[in-house]
Amino acid sequence: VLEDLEMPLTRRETESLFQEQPETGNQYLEDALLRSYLKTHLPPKVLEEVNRDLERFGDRLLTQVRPLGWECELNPPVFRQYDAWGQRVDQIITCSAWRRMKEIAAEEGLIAEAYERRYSNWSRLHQAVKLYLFSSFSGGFNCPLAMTDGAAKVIESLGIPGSLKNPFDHLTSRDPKKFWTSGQWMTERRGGSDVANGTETVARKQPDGTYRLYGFKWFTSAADSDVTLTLARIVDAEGHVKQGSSGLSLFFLKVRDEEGKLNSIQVQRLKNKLGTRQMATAELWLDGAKAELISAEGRGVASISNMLNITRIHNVIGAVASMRRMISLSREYARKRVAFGKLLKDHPLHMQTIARMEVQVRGAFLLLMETVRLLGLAETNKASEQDQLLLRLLVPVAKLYTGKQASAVAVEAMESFGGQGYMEDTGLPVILRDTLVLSIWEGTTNILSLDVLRSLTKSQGQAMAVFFSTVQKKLELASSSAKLEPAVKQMRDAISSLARFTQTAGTKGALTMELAARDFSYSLARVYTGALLIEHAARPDASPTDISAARRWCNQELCPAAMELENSSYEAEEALLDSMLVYEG
Ligand code: UCC
Ligand code: FAD
Repeated sequence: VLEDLEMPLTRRETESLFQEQPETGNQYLEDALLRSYLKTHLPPKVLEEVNRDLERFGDRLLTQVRPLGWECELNPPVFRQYDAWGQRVDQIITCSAWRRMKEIAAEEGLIAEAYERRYSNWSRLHQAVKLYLFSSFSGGFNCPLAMTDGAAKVIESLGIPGSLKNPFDHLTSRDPKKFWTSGQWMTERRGGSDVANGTETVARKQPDGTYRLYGFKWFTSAADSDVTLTLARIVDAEGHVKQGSSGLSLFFLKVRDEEGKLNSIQVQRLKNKLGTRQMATAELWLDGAKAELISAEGRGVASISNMLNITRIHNVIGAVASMRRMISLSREYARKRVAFGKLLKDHPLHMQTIARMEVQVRGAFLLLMETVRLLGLAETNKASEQDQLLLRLLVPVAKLYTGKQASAVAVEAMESFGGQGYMEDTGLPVILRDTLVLSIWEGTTNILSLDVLRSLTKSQGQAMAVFFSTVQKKLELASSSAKLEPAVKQMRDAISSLARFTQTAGTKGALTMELAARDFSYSLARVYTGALLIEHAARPDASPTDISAARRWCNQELCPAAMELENSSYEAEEALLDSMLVYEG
């Protein structure tokens, strides 16, 4: 075009040559897999209502929530320690958009939906889908919601004792004026993974039966929350505390009193974080904070694990949402950006790159839905013993796997925008930064891999048997599909390798299992996800893309743990070599 012009382009002319930005519409309507999943699984009456609600919510996200989310990013919380007269005030000042998010979360029933159970076992799924749509526009408000849900779950699992009835009502309220959020204060300076040995906070019993907590909490996210759950060691009559896991008990406390004054808590500072900057993560001194013991003494970790399993599911929601958001933007951009004379969408290699990410997010989405479906059954007393074992196993598997997937997809998707992907004001680096934390908080990848082993050990092998039989059942659904035959064959091979692995590794001792934990967990995730993709592709009304996603997943992803075991990668000498490789020099 330039060559045809007699005169070079003037500045005024080039100023009209801006790259169009990617625009996405209602994210519910644009999510083909989500809609086909709901159509397949929800009973017709529930589908009708949920569909209406999600379409409306999708519009609200676009028009109201998205601008608020961006405002939260631009106006991160500020810590004001002293007032003008030198009085210590320890105020965490949040922006109006953040406070509005709290109101919207209540209005939309983002927590309430799961506890009202108006759609019985499907209520959890409805809630999870709303959170999934909300997540990427929420300006970080998905974080307090995760912990609020976790706190409500713990209280519910305790049978909603009288003293916690009022907090439970607040945490699950649809009334913006009444709605409370919760924190989750577990991590101390000596350990966030090894909470059992890292917790130094002590609890002193008061004459009225309450406790006063003394200690230092090193990471407390959404520190503007109304209430929190936290762990501490009860001091006995002789002034001693019990160390280790069995010395920990679970406490509930209000962060501030009616006048907004902190409950004998001092804020040391706000964390200076790589991402999740919209949300205040603080270091807190508990200097006699008044608290209520809510677990049996010494059962703190077991009790808070009800919260952990919920917040880990929220983590999966965040991971899938972030992948979906990046890919939605990327595919739109490919419709608008021209390189080498044609749109990016017409470059086969570029499309292959995005399609590979799409396969990842599809698999992760189905794994999320499966986990939430099982949770819904468990919460409405419809889960069999097998369902419960599977749920316990799938939560850490899904959390650890999707946390890593999301980081990889976010990096790849950023590159798909070229240099623009690296520019702050596109918002893309925000998504990347916020995604990177997903494999760290709520238990790192290694810690969750060990939790996978914990869940298998506790079930004495039953969970593994349920895993295999469930996967086999899903594959049988595809037995008459010629197009899925290669994928089913790969799955059967992978299952055989996995079975060989569990038999052999089990005889080799604890170190082998510990070294294999991460690869093994990845294999569980890949095999289960493969089965879900095949199940979805075996539906009578499955599309060619459903079949393609299942086939591609099975081609790319199946079973490294068995191969590593066959190559003796988990022997003690290999562990020694790991250390030598790491520490050489
Ligand atoms: O990071 C955090 C918040 C960030 C902000 C919120 C983001 C939300 C998502 C955002 C959405 C986008 S809060 C901090 C999170 N911290 C962790 O996740 C801790 C990581 N560490 C672990 O998970 C460890 O494995 C521990 C702390 C659970 C290990 O403790 P112990 O005491 O050494 O482990 P034990 O002795 O094996 O377990 C004690 C009991 C056992 O029950 P019993 O005594 O009946 O046999 C275990 O079976 O607890 C039980 N237990 C569990 N039960 C342990 N883990 C679980 C579990 N996951 N489910 C059920
Ligand atoms: P460490 O436990 O010291 O782990 C360091 C490394 O060692 C990790 O890679 C880990 O995988 C590895 N490792 C540790 N033990 C083992 C093992 N046995 N085998 C193999 N590898 C191992 N915590 C809260 O309680 N509440 C919050 O609200 C909160 N908010 C957070 C917000 C942000 C932004 C971040 C980054 C963290 C937050 N955390 C919060 C803390 C978070 O949960 C911990 O950082 C996390 O659990 C890891 O603990 P750690 O930092 O002590 O790391």
